[in-house]
Amino acid sequence: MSLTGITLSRHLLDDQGELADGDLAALLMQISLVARIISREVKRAALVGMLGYTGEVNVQGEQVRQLDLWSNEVCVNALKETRLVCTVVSEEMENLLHFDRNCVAGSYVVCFDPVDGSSNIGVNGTVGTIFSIRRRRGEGREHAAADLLRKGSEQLAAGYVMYGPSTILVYTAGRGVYGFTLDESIGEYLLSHPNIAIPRRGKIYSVNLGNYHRWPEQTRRAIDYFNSPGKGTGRPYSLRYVGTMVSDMHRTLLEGGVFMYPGEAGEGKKSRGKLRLLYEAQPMGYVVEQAGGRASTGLERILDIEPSEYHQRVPLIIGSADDVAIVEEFYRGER
Ligand code: AHM
Ligand code: MG
Repeated sequence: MSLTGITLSRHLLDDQGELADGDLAALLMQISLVARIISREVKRAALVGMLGYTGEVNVQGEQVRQLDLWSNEVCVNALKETRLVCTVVSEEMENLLHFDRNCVAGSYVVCFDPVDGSSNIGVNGTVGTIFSIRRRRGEGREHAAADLLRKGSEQLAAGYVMYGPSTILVYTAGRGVYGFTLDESIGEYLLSHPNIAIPRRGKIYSVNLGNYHRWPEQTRRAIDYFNSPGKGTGRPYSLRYVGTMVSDMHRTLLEGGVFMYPGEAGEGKKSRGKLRLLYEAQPMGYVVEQAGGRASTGLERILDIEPSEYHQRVPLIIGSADDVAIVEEFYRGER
């Protein structure tokens, strides 16, 4: 039993605010079920032939793994069966998916990345799931644009699940950030990380340094800053990079520091980085802000961006408030 003895369902029932009407809590419980199913499959993926590629390429132009596709189907079916979700956007689907029967007043729209960190699947590395929930407000099929292409500050709830040595679900519904560890022996998530607060400043930076030569000068200078000694600043920072955003962000949330996936110089494919606004940057931004941190493009708050497309990419600088502020100063030319 966990030290707190508080299950996820108990916690969601006790939480008030947006969770008070019960539907949002039911939706979060269904997401926690999906995460239990994916967690089981991740553990045995090598034994049941799930590690390989399907031969398909997704909307991002990336090779699709069997586990990506399978997990996407689990998510879609589970969300549909809640009868609470009207529309979903997934990293693995080019188009939105509407469940017409569910599109009634008060239903929800959900954006998700079923398997974040797909490149780590084949090497038994940590992967995750990311989700973002909004209220459906618009009418008819056209509602999606009205509901989804909106600022991240309008999310109702968001979070992620990390399939690490233990499976941990972290969520916010706008009243703090809570982490629950799955006790597989009883099939319950138990509160293990109440009221997560990110340190104001950390000692770690997290970025794919192999892209250094592709970054614009202000990004390179910010990284050089974290890399070089500086009295009284804790520098040089340590570098940690898993290559699974969920994993890198979970560490950043608990220990502080900054995670970055910046844009590349020029007008190329990665000029806005790699990570997607709707199902990666916005949910993580919401979680981190609720924990007292900051999420930025370097020039703009992530949660203030009005999306123009469902699979839009965005440069992301996220983590401890002071560390993100330092990078922003480099971007504004103040350092
Ligand atoms: P994915 O959702 O297809 O796995 O892509 C997102 C992942 C993030 O988890 C991670 O931060 C990033 O891609 C790593 O990319 P790179 O290998 O270019 O460093
Ligand atoms: Mg993915």
